[in-house]
Amino acid sequence: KNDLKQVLKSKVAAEQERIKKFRKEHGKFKVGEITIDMMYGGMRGIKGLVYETSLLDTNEGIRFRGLSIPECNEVLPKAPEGCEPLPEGIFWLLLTGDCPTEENVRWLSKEWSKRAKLPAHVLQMLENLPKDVHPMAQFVAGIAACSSESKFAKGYTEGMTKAQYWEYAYEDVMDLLANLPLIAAVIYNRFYKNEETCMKVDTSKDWSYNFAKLIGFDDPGFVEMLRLYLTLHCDHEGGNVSAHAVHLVGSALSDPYLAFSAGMAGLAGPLHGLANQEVLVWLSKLKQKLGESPSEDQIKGYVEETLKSGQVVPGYGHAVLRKTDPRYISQKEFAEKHFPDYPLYKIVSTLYKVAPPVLQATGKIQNPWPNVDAHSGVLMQYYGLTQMNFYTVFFGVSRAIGVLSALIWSRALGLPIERPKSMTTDALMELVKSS
Ligand code: FAM
Repeated sequence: KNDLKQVLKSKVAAEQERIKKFRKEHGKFKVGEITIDMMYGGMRGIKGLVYETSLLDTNEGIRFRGLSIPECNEVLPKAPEGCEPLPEGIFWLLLTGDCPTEENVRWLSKEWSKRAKLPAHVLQMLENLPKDVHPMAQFVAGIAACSSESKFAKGYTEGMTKAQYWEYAYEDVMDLLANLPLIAAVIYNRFYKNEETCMKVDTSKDWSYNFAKLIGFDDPGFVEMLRLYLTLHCDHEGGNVSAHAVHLVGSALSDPYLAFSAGMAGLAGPLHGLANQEVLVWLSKLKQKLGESPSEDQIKGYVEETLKSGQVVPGYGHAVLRKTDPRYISQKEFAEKHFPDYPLYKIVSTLYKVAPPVLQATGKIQNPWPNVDAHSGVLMQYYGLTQMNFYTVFFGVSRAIGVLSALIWSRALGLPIERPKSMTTDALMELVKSS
C-alpha cells in the first residue's frame, strides 16, 4: 500500500473511464467565448487546458486536489521532529488525490533518497560552466542534461505502447525529483562557496532535510522553513508560465527532463519565479536608502518612487488572483511565529499595509495585493541564506512536485500534442469584417 506506482495504477483506469464517459455525454458543451482582447491580452480568462492537480480561485487562492493551503498545512504528515508539512506529502496528494498517511510519506522520502544519484556527465558539465551563468540557467542546463537517463525516451525508442506512457513518465519523474536537490546543491556550492558537493544523502531522513544538508544548512529552523517553502510553491494550476511550458513541451512526448527544463526556463523570468529574487534586490535597495528601520511614510514613498520610475513593484499583483495570496499568508504566519522582531520582516509587514493603496491608486493594476514572492526571500535571509539570485532555484525544486505530477496524469489520460490555432491581425480583421 506504500508503493505509489501501484496506488496510481488503481486510479488511472477508473479516471480514464470517467473522462471517456464525460466526454461522450458532454463533449460538445461550450465552456466559454474568446474575444479579441483575450487574444492580445495573454489569453487571460480563456479556459483552454485540462490540468488535474490544482485549481486557482481568484479570491480564495490555490486548492491542491480540493484542499486549501491551511487545510494542507493541517492534514499533511510532518517530520518526526517538526510541525511543518512535508513536500513528499503534497506530491502524494497531487498525484493520487488522496491525503497520504505518515507511512506513505516515509516511504516516499526513502524512495527519493535511494534514487538520488547524479550522472557523472551532469556534474562535469555544471563544473565546466562559467561562474557568471545565472543559477537558473545552470539549473535548466543540468536538468536537460539528465535527459540521457530518461526511461521514457528509451521506452519510446524501444516501442512502448501508449498505455505504458504514464508508467515510464512516473519513473523519470521520481528519479528527477530525487536528483533536483543534488543539481541545486552542486550549483549552490560551486557558485557561492567554491566547494565540491558531498553527494551523500541520508536514507532515513526527508527530502528537505537532505536538501538543506547538501547546501551546508543543518539549523532545524531552516529545515522546517524549507519543508514549508517546498510545499507551498509546488503548484498553481496549469496556465502559469512554468506549468504551461511543461505541459506543452511534454505533449510533444519530449521526456520529463526536457519538459521540466523548459518550465524552469519560464520560471526564470522576472514576471514569474524570478520575482522572489527581484523582491530581495528591491528590499536591499530600500534598506540602503532608508536604513534598517524606515517609517511607514518612508516605505510608502519608496513604493511611489518605484512606480514613478516605470518599474513594477515586485511581489505585488497577479494575473489571476485578486486577493492576498494564501501562500503569502502562510509564510507570514511562519515569520510571525519564529522571528516577529526581525527588521526585514517588519519592513515586509509594513509594505503589506502601505503598498496596496498606492498600487490601487494607479487605477490600472488589477490586483494590488502581495503574491507568494513578496515573502519567501525574507524567510531565506533570516536563516542566513542570503544569496538572492539562488532563490528561484528553490522555487523550481518545489514547482517540480506539481507540474511533474500533472505531467504523469497528462500521459495517463492520453492527452494529445498541444496545438492551438493562432491568427494574424489581418486575418482577425478579415474575420470581423465578414461577420
Ligand atoms: N507594479 C507595478 N505595475 C504593475 C504591477 C506591480 N506590481 N502589477 C501590475 N502592474 C501593471 C502592469 O504592468 C500593467 O501595466 P501596463 O498596462 O502599463 O502594461 C497593468 O498594471 C495591468 O496589469 P495587470 O492586469 O494587473 O497584471 P498582469 O496580469 O498583466 O501581470 C504580473 C501580472 C504578476 C506579471 C504583474 O502584476 C507584475 O508584474 N507583478 C510584479 C512581478 C511579480 O511579482 N511577479 C510574480 C507573480 C507570481 F505570482 C509568480 O508568478 N511567481
